[in-house]
Amino acid sequence: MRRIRAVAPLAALALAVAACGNGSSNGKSSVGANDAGNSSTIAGLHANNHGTMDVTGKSTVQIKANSYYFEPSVLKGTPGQQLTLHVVNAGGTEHNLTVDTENVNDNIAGNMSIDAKVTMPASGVLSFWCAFHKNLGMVGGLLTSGPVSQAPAGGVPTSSSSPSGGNGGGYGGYGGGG
Ligand SMILES: [Cu+2]
Repeated sequence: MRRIRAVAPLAALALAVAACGNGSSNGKSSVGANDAGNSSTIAGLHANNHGTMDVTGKSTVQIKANSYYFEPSVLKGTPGQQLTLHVVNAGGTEHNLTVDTENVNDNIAGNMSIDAKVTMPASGVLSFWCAFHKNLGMVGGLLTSGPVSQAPAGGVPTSSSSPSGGNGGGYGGYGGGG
């Protein structure tokens, strides 16, 4: 059995949309980030921020991965600094470390650890995240200058295409743990 689509209503709808959507929409939807003091943004990404560590002069640092954050979340160092991240998964849930621009993408099984070599950015902040839980705020940053909340300096086109993920929360209130 085959249904024949009703064409007339669609056409009417199209007309209506055309009529409405004409002109206007000067898309200035600037997200007025008025969140001074609320450091839940790292490199332009929502992040569960568990603190900053100064790693200047170090070659290896240990950070903890847990649900759903890295601790410390921000590593502050010097431009071009080579750093080995010893990432310890402190829970039973598998996590991941991704540093997109440095070809790091390693899974970390529950209660295991990995080592990943990264290079601090020439300026600004470079984000890293757990590929499984990025949209839950499992995000961190490698910082060499400026505020940690700033958008990454290089590459990432942030103009027209917003992520529009539409994952509208609903995971609030998992405080504590650890
Ligand atoms: Cu994760």
